[in-house]
Amino acid sequence: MRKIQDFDPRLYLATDPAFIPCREPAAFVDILEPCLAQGCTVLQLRLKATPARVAYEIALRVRELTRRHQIPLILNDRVDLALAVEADGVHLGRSDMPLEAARRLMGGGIVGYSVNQPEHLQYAREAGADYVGAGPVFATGTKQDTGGVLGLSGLSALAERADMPVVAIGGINSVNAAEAIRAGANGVCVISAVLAAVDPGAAAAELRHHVDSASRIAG
Ligand code: TZP
Ligand code: MG
Repeated sequence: MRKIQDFDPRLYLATDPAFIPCREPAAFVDILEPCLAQGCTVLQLRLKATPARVAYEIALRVRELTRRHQIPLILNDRVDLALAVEADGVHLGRSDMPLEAARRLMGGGIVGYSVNQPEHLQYAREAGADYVGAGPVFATGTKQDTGGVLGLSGLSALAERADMPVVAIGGINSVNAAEAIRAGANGVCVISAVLAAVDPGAAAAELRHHVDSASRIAG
């Protein structure tokens, strides 16, 4: 498994086949391919509503795609699936398997954790997380069960206290991605800004441009 040292969080794309009109695994992979070719640095696969058998088949195809592009694959929620398809890591939230258990199962793989308050950072550190997803930074219609909106000041407060990479998530788009980086995030995680775009590959390229420009300025 890929180690955290290879983790470049600049443009972290989270995907779920449920967000894409075509449900065929092959078509899903076809939509992801240009995103990986044009700027995504990490891919997270979410399979919230997919039966286990189909989820496994999709995850295998996405594993093959991410290997070809040399981009780390992170499975959302599902440590079992991550191990089954040899993903590089998992991303967990407060209602998922405890981080300590995931860390044991994942060995040296990447383990990410969702944070919304400074207390969550302490748990992430103590339980062995490698990076945190901080959000929602802005209001989003993509996920309902989130904590309160952080705003850039809330993101900044978390980034200042974090001693691991911070990926900003929630309502991030090409207009505000640079602000999230300047507020202290090491990268941005997006769903709709790329997957709901008419041209997902071009949307990924534009976001990456904004993140890279802001990272250079933020140092
Ligand atoms: N966690 C916090 S906000 C969010 C998740 C998974 C949804 C992000 O989606 P979008 O479309 O980029 O706002
Ligand atoms: Mg989860």
